[in-house]
Amino acid sequence: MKRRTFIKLSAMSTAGMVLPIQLEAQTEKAPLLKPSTLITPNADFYILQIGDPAVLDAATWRMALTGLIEKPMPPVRLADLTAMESVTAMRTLKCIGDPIGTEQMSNAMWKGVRLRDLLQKTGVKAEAKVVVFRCADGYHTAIPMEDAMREETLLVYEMNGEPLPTEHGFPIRLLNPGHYGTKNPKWIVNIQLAAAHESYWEKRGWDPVANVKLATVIGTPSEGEEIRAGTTYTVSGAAFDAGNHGGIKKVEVSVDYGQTWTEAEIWAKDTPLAWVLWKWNWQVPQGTAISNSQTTPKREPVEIYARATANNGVVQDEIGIEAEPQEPGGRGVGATGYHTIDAAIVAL
Ligand SMILES: Nc1nc2c(c(=O)[nH]1)N[C@H]1C(S)=C(S)[C@@H](COP(=O)(O)O)O[C@H]1N2
Ligand SMILES: [Mo]
Repeated sequence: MKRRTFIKLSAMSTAGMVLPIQLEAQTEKAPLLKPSTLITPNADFYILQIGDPAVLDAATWRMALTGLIEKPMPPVRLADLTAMESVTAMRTLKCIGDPIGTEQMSNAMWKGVRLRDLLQKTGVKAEAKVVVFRCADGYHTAIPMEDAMREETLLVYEMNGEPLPTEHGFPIRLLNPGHYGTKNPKWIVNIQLAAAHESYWEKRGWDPVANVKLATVIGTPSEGEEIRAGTTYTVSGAAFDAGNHGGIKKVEVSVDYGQTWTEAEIWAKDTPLAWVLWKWNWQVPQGTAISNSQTTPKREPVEIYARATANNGVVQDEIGIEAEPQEPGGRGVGATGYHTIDAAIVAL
């Protein structure tokens, strides 16, 4: 039941008389959730690239298909792509380099064409094992031919109903399901079929495969947040496996260092290729340490853990690995492990 408070205010009327006004203020507001929407608005979608975004002109942009193709064809114009059968799909993107809990991860509805439809026009020679994407900012990356031929691998020109914004790859970027951002190139100007290719980030110690790892991020509370004892607090966040384990089955939360877990509610989801958003209404205890505490306000530290279980039964590991390459010559494969939040329960 919602409790409401009625506050009596006085205000001056235009005639200068004092009139009583009754204002209704809700003490229990809708809980703050983070992320708060399944789809990230374009303005809030994370942005990451090696330099400045390339600014391309749709009228002059061309994308050449080269290398081990069967039938040469003139460079592709944007109108050639928009004339092809389109696909609209929800996809989450996530960066391989993020430490757990600081995820650059966002989700959008995209529109474009299947890469394989384009490759079928040019034909693929038997020696072609990878598809190399060269981009206007100097970035380049390759994906295996099997991945390129997946039905879900798209070249997109729209994001949340708008032309792809400059920062996100205008006019064309790749969406490569199951793979971190590195394998989702923006501002593509050349698609080349090749036998092998060493990509920009591989040369710098990052995983050439770049499969997204099963991970959960806690959005609320934030690190160091003070939570009122004896209230209901909504712990919330996102979980994502990019479909690599069949999607997210459940998310659990622990406030006792992992001794006991409570299942969170998944309140928004779509395809396994997009994140799920979860929340858990925590009845925050009064706490013995709090009542005995001598400090004012009385406070007791609390650690919040969250973990996901995938549809194939895989449970997220507590102890993980860092995102970055760990030794010289090593590979950064994307961070794993629990995201934990250090917060405090306070009693006034
Ligand atoms: N052309 C180009 N594409 C790129 C990159 C880049 O530096 N240049 N960075 C990649 C990385 S590391 C990530 S995480 C995603 C980020 O995509 P976004 O900026 O649309 O969120 O773009 C990928 N595609
Ligand atoms: Mo990234």
